[in-house]
Amino acid sequence: MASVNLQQVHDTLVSVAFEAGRMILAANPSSISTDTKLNAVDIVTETDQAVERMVSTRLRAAFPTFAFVGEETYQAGVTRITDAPTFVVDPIDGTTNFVHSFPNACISLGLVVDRVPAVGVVYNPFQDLLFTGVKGKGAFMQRNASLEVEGKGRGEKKVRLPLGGLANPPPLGDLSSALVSIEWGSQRDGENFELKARTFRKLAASKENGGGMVGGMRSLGSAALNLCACAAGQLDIYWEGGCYAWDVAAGWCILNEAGGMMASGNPGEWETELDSRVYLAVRGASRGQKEIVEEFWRVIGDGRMEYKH
Ligand code: LIP
Repeated sequence: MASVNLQQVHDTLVSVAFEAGRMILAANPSSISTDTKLNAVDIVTETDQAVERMVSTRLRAAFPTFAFVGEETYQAGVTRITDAPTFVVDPIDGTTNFVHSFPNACISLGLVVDRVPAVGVVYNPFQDLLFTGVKGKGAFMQRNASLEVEGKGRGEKKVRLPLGGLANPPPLGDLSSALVSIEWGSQRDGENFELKARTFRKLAASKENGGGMVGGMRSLGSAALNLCACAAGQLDIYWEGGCYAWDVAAGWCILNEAGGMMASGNPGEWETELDSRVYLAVRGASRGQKEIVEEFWRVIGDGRMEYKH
């Protein structure tokens, strides 16, 4: 891995995240201009674009030799993440939540080096909740995180993830005791959509009917927040196909540092690429990670999700 001062990157990303948070909170989702990308549910607002402009300006000034990939400036088939240190940024992850004022949206700021997540900062300004991770240095969560920078008091103490402690996190059982996060995503037809719909049904169905009888299913509406909730140990598993590198880069680093693991959302692939667009994340556990991945893959069966880059 190229020599990069990861702590310096982390500190800059935290400061950028708070600035983005102020911009997001200042926006009025009911009156901002909103456009669509792939289809009616794939939305972008003027705030997504303004935040990305601010982030890229600040990061290019602070780290002029690093590459930058952002959701709103990405060009399909053209933009590539190389081995170079690269900021991978989603200015608002959970845009649909944002436009509905549903308080589950965040800025997701990742640095990848050799295409491996090395720093992750995810900040939900609506809950003033900050998640951070630095490769080899652990992952943390902080509530009321912005109070200190705003001079309004002290943020709560940073707590190390997972919340139950890294040394001996609770073991994972089978899917029937698991809290699983899934997302419909924006593609609503074709084979990928059919496989997702079949799998959601099978996950919920009773074991007698060949299902996984999962304990519960959630959709946070943001890949980054799903990954952070796995890192915290609040979710056991998160499965998604169709989201992009900028949705997962930061959360992936935080997950790894909290003892979690990322496999492919397609059965049989223990390793997955940053831009594979198919992910299966599992929380840190003293045992049972591999077993729950295999059980999940059995529920998916023979199908595979395939997405363009
Ligand atoms: C969202 C993802 C989410 C996915 C949505 C969307 P956005 O990102 O984080 O996991 O299901 O379709 O892509 O568009 O809010 O940045």
